[in-house]
Amino acid sequence: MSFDYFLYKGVRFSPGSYSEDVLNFAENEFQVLDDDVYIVTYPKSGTNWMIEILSLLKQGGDPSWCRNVPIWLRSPWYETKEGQSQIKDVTSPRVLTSHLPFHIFAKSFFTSKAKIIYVMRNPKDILVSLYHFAKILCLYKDPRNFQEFVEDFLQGNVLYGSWFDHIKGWMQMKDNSNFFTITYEELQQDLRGSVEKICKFLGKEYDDALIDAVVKHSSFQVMKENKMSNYSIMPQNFMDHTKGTFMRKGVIGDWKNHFTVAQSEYFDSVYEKKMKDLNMIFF
Ligand code: PPS
Repeated sequence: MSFDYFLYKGVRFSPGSYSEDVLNFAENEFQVLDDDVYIVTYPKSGTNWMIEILSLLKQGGDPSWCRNVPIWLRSPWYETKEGQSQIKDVTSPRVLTSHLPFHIFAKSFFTSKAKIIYVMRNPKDILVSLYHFAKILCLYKDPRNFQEFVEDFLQGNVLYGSWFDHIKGWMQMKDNSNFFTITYEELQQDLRGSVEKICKFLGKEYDDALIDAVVKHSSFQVMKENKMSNYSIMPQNFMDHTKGTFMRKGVIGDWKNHFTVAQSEYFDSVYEKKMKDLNMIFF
């Protein structure tokens, strides 16, 4: 797409769905409610998978809501122009979504009892997922080639800025009781156990039948076939469906099919420098 990102507090945003006013509202005026739950992620970390899981939990495992209401209306991104007008229709307890880095997140959260589920993913898989997504979503600049995109990602020259800064910022919350972290890889390897942990964090009673239903209806295949969850009903001018699909592969380790050895080693060297103070291993 031909536009320029603008900077808000050092982070890149695109004019299509964001403005200085919209972001200022999200940061300084938006009122978080005590019973809100926020799904916070760097893009392509498993955001929509978590929305589907929490939608199903909210409905006691019944998939009707997921089958009838678009995923972005069930849990709007509260920092976007569209999201801010959609929130009024969300019923409490609200599940809202955000890709905002820590330093821009709603100030009112920090004096509330609201909860955050922070989903993380191997950044090499994020990069690959984002590379494909940037070609179809109008909010991203078209990547010219994979090599350039690796550089842009590592420099934070993409929508929502640097993955490293996102993780480092949010990890300041890691010891707070209202902050729960989980990875895309954990969801993949043990979805059942992950859903149980999520229920415990939310203080939600559960039984085998509920967990069975959530696991069944939030699988990649089920979401891929559900037009309310697979983004196929997004207008063509917002998402170019001729160039790819939102529910792309849904696997761990697709980076190995994209990175050269040299690109991977370069990524590792940047990762080591930027993450040296954090004891976190993603791959
Ligand atoms: S976004 O645009 O930032 O909100 O994207 P996000 O939802 O964070 O991430 C999209 C990637 O998650 C994959 N996905 C899933 N994987 C496994 N199981 C389920 N149910 C699932 N739902 C979404 C989706 O395919 C994207 O990953 P890639 O690697 O591109 O396939």
